[in-house]
Amino acid sequence: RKRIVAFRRLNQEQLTQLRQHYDVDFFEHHEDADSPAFHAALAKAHGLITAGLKVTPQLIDSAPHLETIASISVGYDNYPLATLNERNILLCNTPDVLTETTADTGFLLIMATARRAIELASWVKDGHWKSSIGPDLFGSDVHGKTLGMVGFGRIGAAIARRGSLGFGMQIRYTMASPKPELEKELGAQRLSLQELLATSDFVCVSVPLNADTEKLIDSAALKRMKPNGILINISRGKVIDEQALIEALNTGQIGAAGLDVFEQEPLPVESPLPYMPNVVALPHIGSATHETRAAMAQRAVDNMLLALAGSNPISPVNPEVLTRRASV
Ligand code: 8YV
Repeated sequence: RKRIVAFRRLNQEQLTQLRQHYDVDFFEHHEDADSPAFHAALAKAHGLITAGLKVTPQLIDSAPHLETIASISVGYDNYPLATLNERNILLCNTPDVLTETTADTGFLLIMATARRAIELASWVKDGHWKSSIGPDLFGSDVHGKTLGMVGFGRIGAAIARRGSLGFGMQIRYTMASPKPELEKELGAQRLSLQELLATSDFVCVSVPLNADTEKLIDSAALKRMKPNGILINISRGKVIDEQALIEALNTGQIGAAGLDVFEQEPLPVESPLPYMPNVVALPHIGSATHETRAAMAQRAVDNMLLALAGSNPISPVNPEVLTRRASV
């Protein structure tokens, strides 16, 4: 029997499903990744199902039998793709099942920042609500405003759909290749990043992290935003230069930021971001609902079962590995 290492987030049913065909070593907690037992299991594993594990080329070297990795995430910046391709290791991710939930999180940040919801809820909790509030505590409208999507993939489009259909927002996007269907569906307009930054009330970052997108939103980009512009990030923290963002927020160069992701996670205690009144900082909850996390784990299990059985998985990241395998 082949062996699978499962790292976090699988439920009993999913483990039972895997154990019908394979021997499974399950490591439930994040700290387990540092244990000798985890490394010993990896040395024998053919499959690895994981969430939130930083997979280095060294880790791959220590797993000589590894054939397939099923990530419980859509993003795959945690994996050394070149090393995986060299070793012909298949990587699968979990697109689609988290799209709507992550888009909900994006919209939550849009609403919370614009209407200052978290700041004002704390204000009520702290006993300050003595008379009706004045303009110093007003927010700004969301409906009818301009929403600029940096990245217009599945999740970006789902956020834009909410903005357009639910809130009458004008949608702009920036992306290397045009999306004519979405332009038609949402009246979305494709702009350069520079134009989008300068003309959007909300700039929402929804791109995968890679060499092209790292620090895409730097100090120059932030300077281009409208003075009351609101920056939202539901993708990866490293797409934004966080130090430049802190400065832009402190100096009033931009209005506010709604952030679900950070350069370093968990957010270091010394980060000023959660304490800034014009910031809503969430602990990377993009896909974190019971329903969606269960669906993501199930997708990873399904991908693993299909791949180890020699069939095509549902969502491979590097399907060229399958083609190469078929030709030998
Ligand atoms: C993951 C995410 O749960 O899917 C992604 O890319 O960011 C989250 O939904 C997180 O990365 C841990 O795997």
